[in-house]
Amino acid sequence: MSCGQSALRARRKTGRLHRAACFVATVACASCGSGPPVMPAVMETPTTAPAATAAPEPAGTGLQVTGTAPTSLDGSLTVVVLEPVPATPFEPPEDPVQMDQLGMEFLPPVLLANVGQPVHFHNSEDVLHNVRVYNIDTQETAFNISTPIGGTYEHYFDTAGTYRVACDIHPAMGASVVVTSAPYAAVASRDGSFAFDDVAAGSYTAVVQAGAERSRHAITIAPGATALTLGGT
Ligand SMILES: [Cu+2]
Repeated sequence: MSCGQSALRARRKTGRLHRAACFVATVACASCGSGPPVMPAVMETPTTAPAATAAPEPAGTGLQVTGTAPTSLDGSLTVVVLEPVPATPFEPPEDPVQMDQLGMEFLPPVLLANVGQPVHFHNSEDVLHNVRVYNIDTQETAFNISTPIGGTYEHYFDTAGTYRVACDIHPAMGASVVVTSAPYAAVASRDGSFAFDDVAAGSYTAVVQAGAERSRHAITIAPGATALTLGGT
């Protein structure tokens, strides 16, 4: 099953093996709380040859970007992704992100993750749940596992997309995981407003996912051009 996927991924990088081995167990390993340091959000530039044109700026030197995007008709939160143009290689963070099961809910309701980043599905309450995850475009199932009390399951998404998260034991439970290969993604507020703290100046495609609606917008971010209006209301 997907446990094997995780193990394969784990072998790709030294240091992941321990975590993968632990998280396929039914009880979370206490030592997993201390993961490796956070990787920079932007891939390192080569040191042997200078980049011909605009190289990514180091993290911490970017711009604060704010804006508004359309809200969804179904009440789900809008997600805004900034894809660099032209596309640049992006190393996914090694630190995991987590979707919890608590109070008969998935938390957060929308989780952002990168392709190749560890994603943890944890059960924090005294109730047996399961987690069934499928791509909303292809309807293809990513995995379907039970999450015993206190248990954590680790998954690496291979493909960017929006995934629905369901618990078949409690049909009222639902959430989404938005998986990207982009360095910047944000979940908007209920009114469609969003913010990014540290964006390198340059050209991007802003991809807006508002419920089932997806739109793409060509934008340029530069000093003095950091306010985005991405269509609709
Ligand atoms: Cu459940």
